[in-house]
Amino acid sequence: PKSDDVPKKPQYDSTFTDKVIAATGPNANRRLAEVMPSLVRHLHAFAREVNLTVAEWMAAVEFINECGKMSDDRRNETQLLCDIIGLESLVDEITSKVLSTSDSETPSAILGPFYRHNAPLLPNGSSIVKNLAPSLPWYEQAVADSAFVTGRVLSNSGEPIQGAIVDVWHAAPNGLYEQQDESQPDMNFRGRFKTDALGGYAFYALRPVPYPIPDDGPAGRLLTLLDRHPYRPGHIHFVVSAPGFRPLTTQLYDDRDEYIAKDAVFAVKDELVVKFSPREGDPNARWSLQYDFVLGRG
Ligand code: MBD
Ligand code: FE
Repeated sequence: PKSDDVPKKPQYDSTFTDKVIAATGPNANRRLAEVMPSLVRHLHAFAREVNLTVAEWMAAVEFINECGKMSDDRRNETQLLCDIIGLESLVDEITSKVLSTSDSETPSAILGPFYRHNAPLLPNGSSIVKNLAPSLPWYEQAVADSAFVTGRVLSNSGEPIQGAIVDVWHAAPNGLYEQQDESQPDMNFRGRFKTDALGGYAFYALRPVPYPIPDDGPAGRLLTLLDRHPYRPGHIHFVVSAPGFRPLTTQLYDDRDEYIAKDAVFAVKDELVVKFSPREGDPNARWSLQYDFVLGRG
């Protein structure tokens, strides 16, 4: 036989790992019986590979406990931990590969920890910017970055989808989502828009700015220990949904942003990088952006 037909022997005695896997009973949950042996195998192999000590393992247990204790409906530290090690982006990529039915659908991107259900349903052409007053510390920047965002929601065969919901949210110019920031009104920079007969949606918002993910907890400590920065490129989040189609969770990235090439949570895709154009003759917006979302059936 050729030499690459010879099965490779594991570098270690796998008897112990096999024993743990074999403890799974015949009535185990089917999906768990499928995934747990693999998880155990990889975790054991990891611990062996790095010679993990009891003290290191215990530090990791404490770390995860701390993430859990810090999490509530305003902050999800465990999710943030997954984000900085690329896990949320990876499972998003796997999920869209499993579920997508065509190549023409708009790529997905991760939801992130700051989504809120029940953002106000607003008429097309209205603004998600609340209480924009000259007394705000970031008023000038908000005016300079004011933007009109418009486009259509289409099926992957190119037909406009009427009655789709475009659910949108982004951070303020100070880099904080409204639920992180006492000084912002409830549901600031959030809204849901229903597409018209031509599949169109339209709203006023701001060009998004780069901002650091919350780095005052364990996830931030890990970034520091890894000599990494906490910045995400400026982005606008979307969840686009319509009856008969698979909901699309995605983000758009402003091409002016240097962090596009070094997102702290690894969520940028080329197709989601957009160009804002100067807008003439609109007192409410200095910039405009046009973007069509393509949904897959399912
Ligand atoms: C964010 O704002 C975000 O969008 C993601 C994905 C992770 C952390 C903070
Ligand atoms: Fe975000």
